[in-house]
Amino acid sequence: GEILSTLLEVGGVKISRDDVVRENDPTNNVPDSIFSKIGLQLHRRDNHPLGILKQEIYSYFDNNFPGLFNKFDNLCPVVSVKMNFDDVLVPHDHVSRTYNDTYYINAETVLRCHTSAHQAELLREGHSYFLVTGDVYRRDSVDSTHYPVFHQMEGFRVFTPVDWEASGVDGTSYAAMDLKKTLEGLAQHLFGNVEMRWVDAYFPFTDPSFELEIYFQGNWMEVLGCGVTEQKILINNGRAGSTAWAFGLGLERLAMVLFDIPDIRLFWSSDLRFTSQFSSGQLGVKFKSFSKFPPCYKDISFWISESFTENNFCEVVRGIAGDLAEQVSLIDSFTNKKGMTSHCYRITYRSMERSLTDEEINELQGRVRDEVENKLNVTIR
Ligand code: FA5
Ligand code: MG
Repeated sequence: GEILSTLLEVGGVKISRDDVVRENDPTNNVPDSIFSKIGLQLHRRDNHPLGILKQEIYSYFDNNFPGLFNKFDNLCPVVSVKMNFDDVLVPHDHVSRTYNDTYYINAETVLRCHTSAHQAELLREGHSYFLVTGDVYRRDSVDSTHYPVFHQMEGFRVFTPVDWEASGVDGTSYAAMDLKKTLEGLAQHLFGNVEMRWVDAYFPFTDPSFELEIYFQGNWMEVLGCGVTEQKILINNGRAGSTAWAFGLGLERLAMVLFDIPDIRLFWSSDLRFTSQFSSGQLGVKFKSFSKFPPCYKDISFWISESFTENNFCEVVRGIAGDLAEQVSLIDSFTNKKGMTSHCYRITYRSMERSLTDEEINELQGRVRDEVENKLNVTIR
């Protein structure tokens, strides 16, 4: 079982459990399993892979732009809908705003789903160069590279006309060139000489927008999203006449590659066999997997209703099994003559730390069945 603190303080903001988890409030969808992650701040631990990576990225910016970038790693993850979405121009009908994708505390307050939520407030406070590192929250599927809480680092740099006038290109082109140069340098700093490529992308807050991919162990891996900041954001926050770039990178994705960490759940492990392998300043050290314990597969089939979503199902599984749930996958789906649709999901249970007993897995699966039936408006087959 997880220990729930009833009152936390993060970045000077007090957060009480009863304000964040309210089961009978339709404007709230935060479970205890998520509340228990708030305030852990893995990115602020010196000997944790995420803390080590954060420091290494800081070093890159300190070496190349001495004294320029302000760093924030303790901004509260509880933010307004305005900060998370409106201020960065996310359209009102964008899927990321739904209760299926985002954790809402109430209709106006969310757990930030990206560090871009802080762009506007920091601009208004007068910052022109900043790095924001923090935990971000998304309702999502369950597998080795997806976890409902992960960490991002946002970078932001504002240019004024004197910066680009002498260059002979316009402000947008200048920012785009500088952005690519800066991030290629960062990738080289972290990975050494690697093959990388730029891919065109879309974000509501940047135009043009790009993703950087790195060729690593036979695959192209997306490591970050970025682009030239939409003028409207600069104008709305007191920076008319300037241009800017922004990026957001996924720290777990980078750390999995840098340290050879095979499963995203490991970042949350307090097992000494994991935690003792990392120390401050040591970026190149490869993680040595301790022996994998056997997985156990359990299937569950039910008739879904219109309101059913896979994210809701995954959250029930995580709420009961926590990090013992390694993967949830849809293995069969069909619709009968009456128009009823059946889904069969396979849940993989596995501990990274010990062998699980049959009794304990059956007990978990039984609770999953009960809760799925009670909460999700489905009929078990
Ligand atoms: C964003 O979140 C944008 N805010 C990034 C950005 C910032 C773009 C500034 C432009 C300017 P995206 O949803 O793609 O974008 O997430 C960024 C990175 O977070 C991804 O490249 C990936 O590395 C990581 N990421 C996304 N979802 C997950 C997840 N469920 N688990 C772990 N890492 C994830
Ligand atoms: Mg545009």
